[in-house]
Amino acid sequence: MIQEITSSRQAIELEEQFGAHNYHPLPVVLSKGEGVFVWDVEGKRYYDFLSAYSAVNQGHCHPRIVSALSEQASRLTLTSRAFYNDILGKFEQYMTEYFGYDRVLPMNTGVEGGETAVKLARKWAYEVKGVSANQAKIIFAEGNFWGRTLGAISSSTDPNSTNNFGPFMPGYEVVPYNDLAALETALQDPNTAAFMVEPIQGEAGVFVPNEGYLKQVKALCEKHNVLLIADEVQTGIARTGKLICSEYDEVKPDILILGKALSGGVFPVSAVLARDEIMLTLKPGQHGSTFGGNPLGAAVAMAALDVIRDENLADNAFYLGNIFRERMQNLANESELVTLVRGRGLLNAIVIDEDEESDTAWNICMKLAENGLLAKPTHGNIIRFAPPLVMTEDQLNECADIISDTILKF
Ligand code: IF1
Repeated sequence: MIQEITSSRQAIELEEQFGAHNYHPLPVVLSKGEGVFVWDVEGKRYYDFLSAYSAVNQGHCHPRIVSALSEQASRLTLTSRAFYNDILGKFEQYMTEYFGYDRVLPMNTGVEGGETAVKLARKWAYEVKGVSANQAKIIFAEGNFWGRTLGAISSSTDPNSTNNFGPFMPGYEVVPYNDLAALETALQDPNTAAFMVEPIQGEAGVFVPNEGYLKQVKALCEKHNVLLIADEVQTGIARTGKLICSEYDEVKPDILILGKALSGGVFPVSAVLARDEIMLTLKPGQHGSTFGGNPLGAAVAMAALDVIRDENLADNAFYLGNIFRERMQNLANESELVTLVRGRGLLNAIVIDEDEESDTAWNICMKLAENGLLAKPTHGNIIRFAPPLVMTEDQLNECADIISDTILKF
């Protein structure tokens, strides 16, 4: 008999008993979300400062996105690509005009976007650049995170992601992030197809590279006829104060990967954008996915992007991000626990002055939850703060008060 969930404890016990233990969540059981708020089973309200890892930039259950979902869901949800449908072409035109590319290849999860980008870059290397068969090389940055598939973890430098999952994908090379000399050395190999990088490394702990890093990366890639793949699954869709983070360096990636907030967290939608020369190397039957480009995801994604534009969420993230980092810098000046604040727009993190193994950051997040704000540590001593971009200035200052009071009393 399937139990009705009437308490947080009961929900946790069910997951303990019947689910894989591939996560260690904070002991908070959510049952409702609206805008910047979420509520647990007992009705306690929290500010959401994780935004499902930047998937709900538009706020939880945005009415325009939910109504696009329900309207399309009662018309046509999935046709597969064996046939055409009356919304995919519209979505493709919408996406390519919105982001300024010739072509888009729709997928579902962020990691499928990454896998698609890597396959595209290899195809381009063999059929356009002229790299000999099976010699194509893709360069990644240390500290990268682009998902959990074998193709993704093969580029990972995090033992948690790789341990006992080998053997790994050949043709990969990893260079230090934010290190142009190391990248230039790796680019000497004429078999190099692409360099895939996050403009700001999210999982690594909101690692913002030096001013102009991406611009110089692009110049080096052009010099060596290598494609730049920007993984903007987390930094894209207005999160860092620009539509895509690459805009800070006025860089137009050769291949752009989007996911997460592309659908406002309502339905899995990801996408890869590129110019004709790259995208048209893929011929019918060479790549795809059952749900890729499905009508439901297409309708949801267009509504989600309408909201980003109509509510000026990039500007709001830019403006509120400056206020937030100033508030956190004041906290760092007052508290010996907080050593560093970093980020752009509303993708920020504070570094707690403890080693990675300490559970201080975790205990701070437990206290923050008690005080009505949800956040989670990444890599032990770093706490990421990423609220929905629809937050008001008053709400942001209230949250900065909660964070400061909690840490100063810790
Ligand atoms: C989890 C991390 C964040 C991503 C970037 C691709 C993907 C992600 C830059 C893959 C996904 C998610 C995965 C999620 C937690 C979250 C995460 F902590 F795992 F690393 F955001 F930082 N590129 N990130 O951040 O997208 O296939 O998941 O849709 O694994 O619990 P996906």
